[in-house]
Amino acid sequence: MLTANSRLPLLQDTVTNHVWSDWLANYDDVRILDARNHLRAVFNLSAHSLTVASNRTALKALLIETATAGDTDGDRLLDDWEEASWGNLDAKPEEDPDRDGADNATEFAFGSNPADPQSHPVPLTTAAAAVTPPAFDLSFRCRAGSWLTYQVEGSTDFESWTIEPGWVGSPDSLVNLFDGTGLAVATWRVTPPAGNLARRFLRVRVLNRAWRCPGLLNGE
Ligand SMILES: [Ca+2]
Ligand SMILES: [Ca+2]
Ligand SMILES: [Ca+2]
Repeated sequence: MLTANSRLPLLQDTVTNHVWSDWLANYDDVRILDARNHLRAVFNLSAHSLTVASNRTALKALLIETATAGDTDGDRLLDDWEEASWGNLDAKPEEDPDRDGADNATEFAFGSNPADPQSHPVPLTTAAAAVTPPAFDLSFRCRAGSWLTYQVEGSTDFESWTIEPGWVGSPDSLVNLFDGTGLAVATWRVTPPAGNLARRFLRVRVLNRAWRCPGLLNGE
């Protein structure tokens, strides 16, 4: 069992779970899991003391390799997500196999299930914030890490979109879910431009180094 209240997850037997024997673990093992909780490597600190520089370098390389997002087929969908969704890497970002109106790229970006038509990207909350000047909080699920970036844009007519200076950069809050999905919940505090209290629409644009995909998470 993973011990509670520890900054690092430590293995420890309980009355009903014998992890030392079940996992064939040795004392001082560092067990490195990938994003889908598959064991990728075991690095034993008794055999490879971290007082030795080459051991520190080797462990760091293992951690970075495991944490690096993989896209071996170059379709801009993370392979782990494709495997978890369909069991293969055949999907394309522009496809919409569950016919819910959201293509795979948008479902990937906002953490919905691309194989379930009942699951599609929606804002989690659009709650008014009790502040002056008026503002409200736009929250949505997003990919944790640096694979994608998200940008809030505003419009009064759904045709011309602008980015207000206060909306640029990181969200006001980013909470990792730590549930094995690689998702976080981002919250942007959106303040309308001064003097403009007319009806206004918002959307979230998702950016990646090589491509752009406007995900329409609209708020009014
Ligand atoms: Ca891929
Ligand atoms: Ca879909
Ligand atoms: Ca879906």
